[in-house]
Amino acid sequence: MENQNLLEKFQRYVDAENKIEAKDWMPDGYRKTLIRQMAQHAHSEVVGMLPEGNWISRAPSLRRKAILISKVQDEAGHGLYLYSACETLGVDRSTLIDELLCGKAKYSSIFNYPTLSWADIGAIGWLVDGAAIVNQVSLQRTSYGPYSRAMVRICKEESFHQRQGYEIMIALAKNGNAAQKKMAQEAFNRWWWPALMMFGPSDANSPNSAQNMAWKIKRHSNDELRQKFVDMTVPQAEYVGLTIPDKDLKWNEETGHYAFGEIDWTEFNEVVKGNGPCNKQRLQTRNAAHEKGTWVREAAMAYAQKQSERQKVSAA
Ligand code: FAQ
Repeated sequence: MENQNLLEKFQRYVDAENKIEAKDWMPDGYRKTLIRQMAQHAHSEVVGMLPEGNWISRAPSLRRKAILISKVQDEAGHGLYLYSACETLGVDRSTLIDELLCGKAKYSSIFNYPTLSWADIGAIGWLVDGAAIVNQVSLQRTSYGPYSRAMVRICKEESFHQRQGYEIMIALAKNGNAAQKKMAQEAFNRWWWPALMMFGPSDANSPNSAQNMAWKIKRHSNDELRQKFVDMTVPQAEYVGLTIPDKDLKWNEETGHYAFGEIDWTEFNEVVKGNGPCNKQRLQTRNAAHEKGTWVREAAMAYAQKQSERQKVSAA
């Protein structure tokens, strides 16, 4: 039984908008849910490199290739910040990575969809990074200090990613020829609904939300953030001449928001359970990359050990 006084003190501290730091006392549930969310987030960044990495060798120009390589590297960096933030809570990075590799850990459903054309790369930058930013701008104010600070850095890079994706879509959908416009619309049709699913189940079906909002880990609910994303993205789609693949999408004068159709939650649940179009392929690729990277990790560890021995000798 956790001490009631400590719990109350913790809640007052969070309510006063203070940040919790690694060495502060925290309820077990707070630590557990943070590790869960941050690890899922870290895994998403790492698995998220795969659908885009798939197009590095086929990018349509040197400029596009250089930008894409750099974006994919950024995602690896985001994974690193987040695994490091998890480690501040006493969990070992290799344990988390093992959980990803054996299929036990979750990562964002969005990365289990295939990238079938170059326009998918535009759609990912614009919609997937766009949705990620809406969520992560809110997480900059999360109550756990190391997570909040990681989010500040990540958001800066994500907003650049979002713009490069939208720029690809402008080139294809607004300024492109008929075939490019068609390719852009098809990619948009493929990514629109999965992007809305990134925000998680509806508020009524989100088991973690109530406690996480009370602890200020989450600052806005899944549905609030999803609505924000829709309101922001519809005018951007209209500007480039893309049609939203939703017959129920309509501006609602009264609410001041776009109303949109029902998300296919069966599809969402299947993808989260491992039955999406690319789940198996993603885990296989990730496992193969991990195995191939063994010598790099070993060499890095050997180098770090040598350095620390040298430092000890020169300090003696
Ligand atoms: N996919 O009770 P809630 C990116 C799970 S980063 C899979 O609502 P919560 C950058 C959820 O984990 C994208 N699983 O849960 C990039 C929970 O499972 P559990 C990732 C999902 O935590 C761009 C269960 O359902 N971003 O894209 C999903 O309060 C381009 C019940 O749900 C983050 O992770 C889903 N979409 O809210 C990289 C942001 N949604 O553990 C490369 C941080 C929900 O109870 C290329 N995370 N689940 O069994 C969050 O903000 C939250 O964790 C939510 C879910 C909002 C995702």
